Amino acid sequence: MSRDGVKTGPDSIPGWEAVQAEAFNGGFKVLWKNTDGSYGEWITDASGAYISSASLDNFVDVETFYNVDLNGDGTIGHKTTSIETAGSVTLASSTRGVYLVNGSVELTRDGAKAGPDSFPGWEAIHAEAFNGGFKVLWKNANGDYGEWITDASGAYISSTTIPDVIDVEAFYSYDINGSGTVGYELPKLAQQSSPAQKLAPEGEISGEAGWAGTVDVLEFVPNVTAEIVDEFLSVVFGAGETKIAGISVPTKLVDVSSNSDLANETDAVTDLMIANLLEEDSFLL
Ligand SMILES: [Ca+2]
Ligand SMILES: [Ca+2]
Repeated sequence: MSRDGVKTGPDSIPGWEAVQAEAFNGGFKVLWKNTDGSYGEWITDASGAYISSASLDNFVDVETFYNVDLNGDGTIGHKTTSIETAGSVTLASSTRGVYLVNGSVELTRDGAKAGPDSFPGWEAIHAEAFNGGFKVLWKNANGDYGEWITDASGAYISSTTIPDVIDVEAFYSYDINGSGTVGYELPKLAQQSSPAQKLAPEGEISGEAGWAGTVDVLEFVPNVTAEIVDEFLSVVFGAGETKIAGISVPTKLVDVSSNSDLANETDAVTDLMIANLLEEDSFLL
């Protein structure tokens, strides 16, 4: 090889070494690698004399031409790696530097490919169909989440932050926060016991004595209407709210006392009413 009539060898261009050569257009293409990991390419004539050069944005592009696995991923040429297959839409990444929705739809923003290296710190982790296009969930290395809306061709339309990823778990059909549940789960009884065991001892259900001392924590689920509660019980809610099945509800019942109607019932009727509430999962101890 030569350039401008001067032999080209291992010490000719500091930092660069020629690593591959193949026939091209009656001459050759020569692949150069820099010590920083970047690649460049020469085109030479049949005598090995330099004609032109170019840098390579994505050296995997030339693996097939040189028939070599340059990035050591076990594949000669581009490779697609699955990211997720949950729900009805899949997400993958390609060594072409782009995310693929459903195996072939390229994610883009402002006409440029969007891939694993496009936005430092961010990676796309889920995709699902939305409004004729897609929603794509992104995760930052710092634990933040964001979401893109794209059109059917994968082109970015808008984005938003996702303050609590549990809100979108059901949409993506995946337990993204690793809690063991996809989306919100209705609270379950912590201990399996019969409704009767959940009642305050006889004698405490009378007048204003209430249950406060015995039923110290009750969780409230959304199918209990205020009307039902009022019919039987006076309740005091703790501070704060939580989301159950996506509905904001008071976090805790901190005090429960029977109202006058309940106090006037016999113990048997009281037990039955409370048992019914428990059976409906209205109150959970
Ligand atoms: Ca490769
Ligand atoms: Ca999906």
